[in-house]
Amino acid sequence: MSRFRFVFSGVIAIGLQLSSPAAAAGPVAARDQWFRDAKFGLFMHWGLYSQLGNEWKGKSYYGSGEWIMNRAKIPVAEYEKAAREFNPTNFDAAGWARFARESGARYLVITAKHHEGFAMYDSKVSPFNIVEATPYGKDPMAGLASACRAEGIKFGFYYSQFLDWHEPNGGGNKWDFKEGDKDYARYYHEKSIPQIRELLSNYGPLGLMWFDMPGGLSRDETVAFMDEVRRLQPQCLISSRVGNGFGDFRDFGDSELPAVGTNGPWEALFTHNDSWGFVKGDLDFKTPLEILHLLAATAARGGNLLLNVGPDGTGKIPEQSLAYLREVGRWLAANGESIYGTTRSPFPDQPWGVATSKPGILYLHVFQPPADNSLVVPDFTAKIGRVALLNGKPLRAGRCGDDLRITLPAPLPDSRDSVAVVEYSGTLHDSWSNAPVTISRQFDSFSLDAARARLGGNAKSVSVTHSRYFGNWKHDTCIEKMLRPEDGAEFSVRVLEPGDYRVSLDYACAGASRGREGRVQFGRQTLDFETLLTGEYDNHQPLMLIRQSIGIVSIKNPGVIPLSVRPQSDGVELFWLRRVVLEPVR
Ligand code: JFZ
Repeated sequence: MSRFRFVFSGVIAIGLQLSSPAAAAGPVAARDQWFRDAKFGLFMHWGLYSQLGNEWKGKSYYGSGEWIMNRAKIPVAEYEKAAREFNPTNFDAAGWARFARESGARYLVITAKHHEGFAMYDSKVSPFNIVEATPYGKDPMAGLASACRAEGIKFGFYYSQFLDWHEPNGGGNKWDFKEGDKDYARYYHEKSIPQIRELLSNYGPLGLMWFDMPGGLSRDETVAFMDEVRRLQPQCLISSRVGNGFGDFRDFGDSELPAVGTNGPWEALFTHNDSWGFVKGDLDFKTPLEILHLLAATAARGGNLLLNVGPDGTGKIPEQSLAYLREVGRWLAANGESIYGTTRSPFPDQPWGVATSKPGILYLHVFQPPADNSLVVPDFTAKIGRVALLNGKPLRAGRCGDDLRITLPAPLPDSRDSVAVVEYSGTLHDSWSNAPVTISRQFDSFSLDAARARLGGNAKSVSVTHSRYFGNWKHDTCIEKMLRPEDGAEFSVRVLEPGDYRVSLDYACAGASRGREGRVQFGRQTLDFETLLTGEYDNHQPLMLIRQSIGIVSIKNPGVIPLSVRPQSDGVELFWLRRVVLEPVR
């Protein structure tokens, strides 16, 4: 089973080769400032697959609907028939652009050509396009590009530069064409690069080109792509999925959010339901609350959220996407100052929520207020200025040791995310990699996430990729390689209020690790445990975690107390630790 995982630790500094070595077009910083400030983009996957809705010959598929041609191994000749029935009369460029603005998105990225090879625009390069091959016979992208600009929304294209299941020399179609017969170089020169030229020449100024799945492209071929973009549209940004370590901004894996503050321009991309392309029965939509928390958590880490909607084959955006994203837009209309133009938080997620920054300003996104309404901002070393609810009344605030304590009103104006604004002078240092996890009795549960551990020996923090339905990728940061007592994970826990706390572990445990003995040390107290089986890892299956209660510890005195997890003896890997959970005993 292939293990498809990424290794990282601490604050991530991005090693992208920003922009190609070729013709630079102005300083990257100036070019990407709009992107850094935008924080929220709308992704749209729209193609012939949208009409199939993940159904083919009476069979329903689950997960990414835009892969239906591949999953059902639909021959090109048959798939072309879908084009003959594609007539998106509900498509409304002005309506879509208005929806993008209403959602609060600052840019829109739409699929010009996905892996199916079908051009959703008027392409002279390939007759397999929406103008020539469908009864619709028009180019939706021209109208959408200008409508977006009229709404003040940056416009960009997604382009699958290597996978193309329609073409004998394109990547990925092994059911109609023999791999050994493919001439990829010919595909790039006859289709990819000429189509990219069309997109960069015929649709006005583009904010970005969102390349995807670089496949077997060589470094030189990637540079050629980027040179073409720079030559035709010097200000157009290029996504990191152009490949070979290039790109003006980084895209994480599908539905992946970095666990820690991350420098440099980057995007986390998520589906609204469980698919990028439209799927008839997929109603598993993220709620406005979930989207708001995802947006704030992404901004708190320093990146943009690119959230996808999948219009159907008639050009209709699902009602839930319209309703839920408009609700997000209403929150942003009132609170957008705390998202747009912000930079990442100086400290990790707190039990009450997350923070975003502007010079001399901290925005506290309160998802869950403390029971005593006394919000603690740890290690606040700057000089406190005005503290108030965003667009609201001043709040009582003061220093308590090194903490800033703010008295919150009850109830808060928005139970999903209420923003408190803290003005300050001086500096707040970056404590993502060393801040203790503050626990108290004001919340019911505290999560010591794997990414916050100091690791000993061979222990390693990894972003484990797994999935539910096909293409419905998930990512969990876990600690692995804990084979010996010295391969431990240690958390710094700041206990504000003494008392009894239950200690539990969330972990994945494969068969070989079943029954391994481990030890939690919390201050002077020891809790021994034996691991329980959760199952073998397979990135095409969900990562099965168990929450195992290890025991209760009694904390007599407040203060910073180390909590460690380690094997009791040398042996096979203990487990993959996702988090330690601490719960005040009531
Ligand atoms: C790709 C496409 O295959 C998919 O259909 C969708 O368009 C998505 C946005 O991009 O899927 C990927 C690409 C890269 C990763 C995962 C899924 N990755 O790097 O983890």
